[in-house]
Amino acid sequence: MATDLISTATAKLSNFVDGQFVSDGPEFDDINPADGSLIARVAEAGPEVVDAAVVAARRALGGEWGGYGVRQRAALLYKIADGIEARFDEFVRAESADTGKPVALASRLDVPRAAANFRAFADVIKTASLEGFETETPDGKHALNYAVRKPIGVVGIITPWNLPILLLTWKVAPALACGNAVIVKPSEETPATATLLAEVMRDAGVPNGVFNVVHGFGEGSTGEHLVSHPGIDAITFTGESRTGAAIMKACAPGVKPVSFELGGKNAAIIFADCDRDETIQQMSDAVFLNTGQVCLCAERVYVQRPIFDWFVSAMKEKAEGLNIGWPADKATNMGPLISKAHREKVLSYFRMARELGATVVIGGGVPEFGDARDNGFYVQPTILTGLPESSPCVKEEIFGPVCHIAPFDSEEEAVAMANDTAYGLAASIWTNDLKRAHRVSRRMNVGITWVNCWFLRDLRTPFGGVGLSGIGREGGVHSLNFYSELNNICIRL
Ligand code: NAD
Ligand code: 6OD
Repeated sequence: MATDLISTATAKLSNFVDGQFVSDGPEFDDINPADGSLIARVAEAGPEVVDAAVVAARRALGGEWGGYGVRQRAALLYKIADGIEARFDEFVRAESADTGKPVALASRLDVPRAAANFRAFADVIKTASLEGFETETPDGKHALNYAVRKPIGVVGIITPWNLPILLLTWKVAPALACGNAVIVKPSEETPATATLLAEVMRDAGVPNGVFNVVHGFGEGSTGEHLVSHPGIDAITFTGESRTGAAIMKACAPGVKPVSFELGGKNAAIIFADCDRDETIQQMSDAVFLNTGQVCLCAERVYVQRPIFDWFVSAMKEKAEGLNIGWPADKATNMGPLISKAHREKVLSYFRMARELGATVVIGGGVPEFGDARDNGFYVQPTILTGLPESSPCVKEEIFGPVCHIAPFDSEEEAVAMANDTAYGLAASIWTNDLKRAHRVSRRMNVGITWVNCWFLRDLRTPFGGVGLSGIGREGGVHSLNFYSELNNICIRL
């Protein structure tokens, strides 16, 4: 079943170094989470492959690529976007096979965003302005200060499995726009689309060594080799907060700049005056999209008491209406979790919730299909109520199709509950009271607050989190500020 979801060209997934596919050394399995079948064997990049990628990247910076101007780089980014779109169906099949996400979702979200990321940062780099100051000197004359942008050098890009090509290109595009060379390490769970992207880069004419892909695991493997390599100038990472801490430690001796997009335990606050139909429609996505495996998903939902019962039963109806099935089936809108290990983690929270006296409104277990999907990693969409706010299910990121819904009475109480977390990625507020929308949004201790919407993106805006949710902001000019060094030039006039 799985092998027809991925092109035969990628059935053996190789590393991509200096413009060549290389696959010596050990291999690991790429597994389809929908039925547990083997998609491909993947070449694991050891220290020597990572080293070769660093050498190639440094050579590229000093070669033809180093001489590219902004317009040339932007033109190349547009060509890469066109190349992704030309192979749209292959990207969708590969992403769906690796993650188990419905083809409908990969076609609507992941692959279009991959192309959009390249176009967006081509536009940003062409239009970004730089600071300039005329400075008065002590002798009454003037000096001119102006800043120029330079690439940081070789950027290591480490990404997770939940939105693989979306999140990888979100970092590759601005890094290339700024003139860097990159070495990307996709998640070991989802190596396929990064490999396809290497083919697109090669065919678009990206100079050798500018874009390199190294496959493998994290600790003790490719990820660790990459972050601790002295030839890497900066690390940008998306993944778990704990992994971020380990990477920060590895980057400390070289004082390497880091940009981190980490975990979340995001709150949604639903006021009684919200537009009920729209709120339920979008909250269903906010909890269940991508089987709840989006860092922005709302795992904590606070509902004003007068509409609490209505909200719980309307969400239950939404969960009942989800079509859990084969990812390739166009009607499927919920796929499996990424892996057996991740399903164990999610199920352990369901067990813990029951032990702590939660009401399981719906779900809490594993669906049965009577076919090969029973070898996959599905769980039921799950809604919990009745847990204390101190419960691990309310405090820790579960990263599955699950939320805990709790009532609140006052705005003050809702704000306090929403902010009572070590994370701080995103929040959503649902209300028709404009003044309250502004007031509550400003009080959220997060990087992103959505009002009457969720995961609505404008790629020019700052994206990132506070607390355990990350360091720094990417998006628009904020990405340029991470992926380039500003060099101030002061000229006495
Ligand atoms: P993860 O941290 O386990 O792995 C992410 C990547 O880091 C993988 O490529 C992995 O191989 C690599 N890695 C692991 N240990 C490493 C180490 N010691 N050194 C170097 N590399 C290492 O995360 P995951 O399970 O793949 O993804 C899920 C997590 O990502 C969730 O916590 C989710 O919230 C978070 N996430 C955050 C955002 C965001 O924008 N804030 C976006 C997507 C996912
Ligand atoms: O939309 C984005 O740019 C982004 N970084 C999304 C992150 C989603 C987390 O899973």
